[in-house]
Amino acid sequence: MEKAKEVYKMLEDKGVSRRDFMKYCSLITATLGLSSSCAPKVAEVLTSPKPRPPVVWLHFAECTGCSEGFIRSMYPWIDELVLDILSVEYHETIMAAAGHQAEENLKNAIKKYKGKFVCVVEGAVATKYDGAYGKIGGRTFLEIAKEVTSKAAAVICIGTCSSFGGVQAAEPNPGGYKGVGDALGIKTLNIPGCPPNPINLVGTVVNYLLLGSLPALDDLGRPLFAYGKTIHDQCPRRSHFENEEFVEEFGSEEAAMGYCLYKVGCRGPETYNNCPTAKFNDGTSWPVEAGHPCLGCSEPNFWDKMSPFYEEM
Ligand code: FSX
Ligand code: SF4
Ligand code: F3S
Repeated sequence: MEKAKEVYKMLEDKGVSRRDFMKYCSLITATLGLSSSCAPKVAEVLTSPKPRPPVVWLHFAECTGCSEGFIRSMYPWIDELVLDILSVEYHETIMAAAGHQAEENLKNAIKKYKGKFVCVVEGAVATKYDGAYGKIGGRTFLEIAKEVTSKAAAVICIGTCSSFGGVQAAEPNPGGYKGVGDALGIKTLNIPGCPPNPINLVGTVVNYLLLGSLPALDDLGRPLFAYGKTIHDQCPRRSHFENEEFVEEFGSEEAAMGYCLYKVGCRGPETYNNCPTAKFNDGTSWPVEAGHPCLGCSEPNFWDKMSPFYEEM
């Protein structure tokens, strides 16, 4: 109760009403495919004082768009709330420590929470030449990833880079970059997308706090609540596809009429993600709604497999 009050006070101070908060809880509830009557339960989970799983958040080869997307683009307060819910012990982008002090923090966190923490990984791992193509503080990504994940209770890969290798693993990939699961030969829960939708990480955490288990996954380790359907199957332009009403050129009349983007390279038919329903930036829009074809960013090897972009497959 006290904690709930504290959270509501914190939100109020940031100009967020209970109504806004409940709206956000409803979005998570819908994303998880739960009935809307579960929204109060989601709110309870987000504000209750239960001990939180400590999180160690690692960065390897990537653009940090996953963290940025998570911290900046949603409701301005949700990052604080979620970081508090998750009890993030180590996160290179947002922590004050740097250099040796940061390394010390990582060492201490994995020692103190051995076997209990959740390791969230952003970025791919170089595997060729013993991982020599990617280092932090003189140690390879490979070495750090092995050490930290072997002590974690669970490993969550956020973004296509840590899930499947991403842009680093695109041809010719001289460093032998791979996703964390492939690089280490371990099972990981993957939340791909370049960038991924932060709601899918929040949904995974809420699923865990609400039901005490991680969500059901597809054979690529992706939560089914978010990656169970193709973009194409949920796309509002689908009737244009069925009627063979296509955009052939950007800026054309057909584009203005919101016709299907298949002929300008939309990979929606082979891409599993919930962009059409979850959308980005507080439910503002998503690529296809903004008139851009889906590039297939949540699929393995999409830089090679889905390109040349803007061309019909
Ligand atoms: Fe990769 Fe994340 Fe793409 Fe960037 O850090 S999924 S390059 S949006 O941001 O890892
Ligand atoms: Fe399918 Fe893309 Fe056309 Fe939408 S725009 S209907 S996802 S091909
Ligand atoms: Fe990525 Fe396609 Fe969604 S490019 S952001 S999966 S619409």
